[in-house]
Amino acid sequence: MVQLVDSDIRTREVLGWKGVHVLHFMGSSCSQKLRIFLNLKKIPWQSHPIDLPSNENMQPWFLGINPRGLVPVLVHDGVVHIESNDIIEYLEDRFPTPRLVPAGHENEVAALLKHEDDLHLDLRTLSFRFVFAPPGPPKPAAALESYIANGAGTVQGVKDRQKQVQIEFWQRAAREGFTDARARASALKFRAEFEALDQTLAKQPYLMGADLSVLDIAWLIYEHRLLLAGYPFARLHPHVHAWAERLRAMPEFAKEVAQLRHSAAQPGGIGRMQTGKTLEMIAGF
Ligand SMILES: N[C@@H](CCC(=O)N[C@@H](CS)C(=O)NCC(=O)O)C(=O)O
Repeated sequence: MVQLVDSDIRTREVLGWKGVHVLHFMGSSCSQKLRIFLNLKKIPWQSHPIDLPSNENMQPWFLGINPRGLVPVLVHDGVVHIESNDIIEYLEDRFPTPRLVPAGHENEVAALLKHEDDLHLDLRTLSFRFVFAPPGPPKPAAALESYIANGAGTVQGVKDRQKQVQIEFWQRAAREGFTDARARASALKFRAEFEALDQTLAKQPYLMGADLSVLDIAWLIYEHRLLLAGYPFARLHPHVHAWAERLRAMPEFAKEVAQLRHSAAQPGGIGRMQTGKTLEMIAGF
């Protein structure tokens, strides 16, 4: 559980927030995952949108809440929680019905979610290369300077190494963009993952067996973003494709993925970038 301590938090007003508050962005994959979870649990929550395209997450107010500068963030009765999977595990404990982590499988699910989170920067690489495709550096120098200079720089009272990982990611992206080689390496990692998931889904309706779980939410979000990037799920992983279409039709999922789907359907959107090379071409799929 990543629950922040007092010295991590500089935006003190959040300490007085009562109830469930979520700082999030409509098009962020981790925020979508959390919102679907909240929808399925029917947990009432107050929304605080953070605009990632204008780098609101790199400004002092937000860094004063999450020193890592990432969404989503949960503030529950004045206590700040970061990291989407930790937030989900925390809420599962507090709001156990309906169960989305099968009883007795808590540790296994936590390990599988950690594995999913370890691929987040690969998802970001493919998102920026094929879905968002900004014409220049994804984060302007002024935003990065603000990111570096602000916030406590600690998580749970300890200097946060994750912040440095984020800085290096954006600095490298500004230097070299999202190259073919990096996009290909990231796509191949996902291919291995989805091949395994396809075999699982050939045998059972959901990733953990007969019932929907947080793993279905987490992987559906990845599948959805990669679909927008032009990943050929129907051809390569037919069971994943059928499972994803089923989930996307559920209202709790549909309302969180509809908007992005629409915007990526604009001409030149799906699977393309400035060079005109598709994910399939670059990855050799
Ligand atoms: N491991 C983190 C990853 C969070 C993350 O990277 N969030 C992205 C959005 S999906 C973000 O805030 N990006 C900041 C940016 O684009 O500037 C979690 O699961 O919460």
